[in-house]
Amino acid sequence: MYVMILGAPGSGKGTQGKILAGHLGIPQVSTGDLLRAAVKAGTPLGRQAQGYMDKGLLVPDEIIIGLIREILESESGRNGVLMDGFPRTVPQAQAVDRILAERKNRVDHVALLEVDEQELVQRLLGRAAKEGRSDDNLQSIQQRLRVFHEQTEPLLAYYDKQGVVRRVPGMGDIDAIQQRLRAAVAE
Ligand code: B4P
Repeated sequence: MYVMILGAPGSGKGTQGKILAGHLGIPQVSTGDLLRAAVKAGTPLGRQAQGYMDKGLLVPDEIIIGLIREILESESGRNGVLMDGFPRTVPQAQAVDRILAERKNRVDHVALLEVDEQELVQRLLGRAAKEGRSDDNLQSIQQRLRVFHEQTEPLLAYYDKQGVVRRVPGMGDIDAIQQRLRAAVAE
């Protein structure tokens, strides 16, 4: 099963993705987590990605598409993946479709977590206070929200044509949101 969780920054993709992947018995892959690990380790990928991430910009598609291919073709990715935070652009989505089609797979569900903008900013500022992530400052958060509207929201039209989008209210209690997500991907 190939499931994607889409949503604005702070919508709960990482939070919900981990729990849902455990429930479905498939690995959770977050491009954000992979990029942060690469930055921390100081790898060539991390050095390329850091400047974009700190400014709240997307890392260029050619870098991400190489990463996505590696994941989907790895032993652990061949029987299903919960993709958290990718794709983020139409070219990334087209690349995922191409890679999956090569072995006659397809995206089964795209769950969109819907959260009010004010709440998103509050959550990310809350995380900044706790974890000190370098892109959780007001300027970068506002840029990430703009990037979401401009580059990631157009993905919904792309996936609507495939009939796989499930819109899930993402406000409130973490457990209640998880139950809604489970119901959405069981449809
Ligand atoms: P991500 O790591 O995906 O970060 P994010 O969008 O901020 O969401 P995240 O998953 O971390 O947060 P969550 O909503 O779970 O991306 C970071 C950067 O990496 C991007 O800006 C970009 O530069 C780069 N990148 C990643 N993928 C890329 C791609 N495919 N292409 C190009 N560039 C890419 O949680 C946020 C906070 O809310 C947490 O503190 C959490 O505890 C809290 N929270 C969650 N649910 C809650 C709830 N129900 N109530 C209250 N708080 C809640």
